[in-house]
Amino acid sequence: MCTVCGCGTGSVEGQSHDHHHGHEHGHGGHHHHGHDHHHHGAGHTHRHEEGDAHHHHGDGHAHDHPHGHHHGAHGDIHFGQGAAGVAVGNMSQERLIEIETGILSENDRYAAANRARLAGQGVFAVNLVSSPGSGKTTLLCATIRAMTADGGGDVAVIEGDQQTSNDADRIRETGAPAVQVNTGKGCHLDGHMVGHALDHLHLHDGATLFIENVGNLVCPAAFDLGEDAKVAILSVTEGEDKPLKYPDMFTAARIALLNKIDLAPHCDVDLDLYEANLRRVNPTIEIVRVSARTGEGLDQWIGWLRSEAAAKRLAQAAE
Ligand SMILES: Nc1nc2c(ncn2[C@@H]2O[C@H](COP(=O)(O)OP(=O)(O)OP(=O)(O)O)[C@@H](O)[C@H]2O)c(=O)[nH]1
Ligand SMILES: [Mg+2]
Repeated sequence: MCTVCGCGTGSVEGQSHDHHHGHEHGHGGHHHHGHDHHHHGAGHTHRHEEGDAHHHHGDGHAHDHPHGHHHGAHGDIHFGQGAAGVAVGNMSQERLIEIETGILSENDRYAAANRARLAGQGVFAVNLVSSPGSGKTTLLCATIRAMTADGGGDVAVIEGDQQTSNDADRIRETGAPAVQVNTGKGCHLDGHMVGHALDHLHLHDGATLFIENVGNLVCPAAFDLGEDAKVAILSVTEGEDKPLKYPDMFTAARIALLNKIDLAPHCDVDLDLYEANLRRVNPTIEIVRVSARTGEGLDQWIGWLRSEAAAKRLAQAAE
């Protein structure tokens, strides 16, 4: 997760609230984690408890100090070898783990509240994660159009981006309700933001909720939003090695949609290798080849959504 960037909370479209001060939406008091994050649009205040400066490589930071950095056999440098899996300035691995645990356990409380709320409404929720531009919004629009065309689709969307309401506007053109969450400098949605967005979303009982996360293959992997499944979207233009380079995301995902399959003939892409690399990091991941442009594979993807939603309803009925 992003202990390094320490990104925090955002704002929900149309709201100029400050949700650190007295904002309450029914899932427990807002509890601060180790260091204060105040993200309201561009106003980024970032204060670490230790008062330590942020060290970024490439800004004159010497590389020869003894802690944290591990050099491999070829002299390659690995910052992720310590217990925390990340190196930040002079912070100890123990302190990093403490900060990360604090942030994630706070997030997990909000995510659990979201999950209970969605279960109470019989809603099946998916969290769409990918790098920027892999086609999340285009695929969502095509999915919603296909789902609603046969009368079997009651859907709603939460859109996460750093800035703009472009994607929510694109979703609304399909007729589906959408709420945009802008994360400011934040690089992922978190459980608190999604809880707040749910307060503003017209969500029918039994609907499918799509949450489009911020385009980022790293941080969203660590944050549970209360969804039933993470859906990873990759596009054929990104390269077959992406699952190996960003494994956390593909370990966390239940299904991968290999998008822009219409472009495969124009790219030097080996689709079988792409799939083999996905299965190397997650042997049980489902993979569907799709094209948001031509509609190829959409039936299979929507079939997966419907059968997972039905399985959830059955499991709930049995409880
Ligand atoms: N050829 C082709 N282009 C696609 C397909 N899906 C998306 N695109 C194009 O890819 C570009 C990015 O698509 P978006 O849907 O905005 O991607 P995104 O993942 O939502 O992007 P962010 O929200 O910015 O992370 C657009 O120009 C789309 O038209 C596809 O299946 N085939
Ligand atoms: Mg998008």
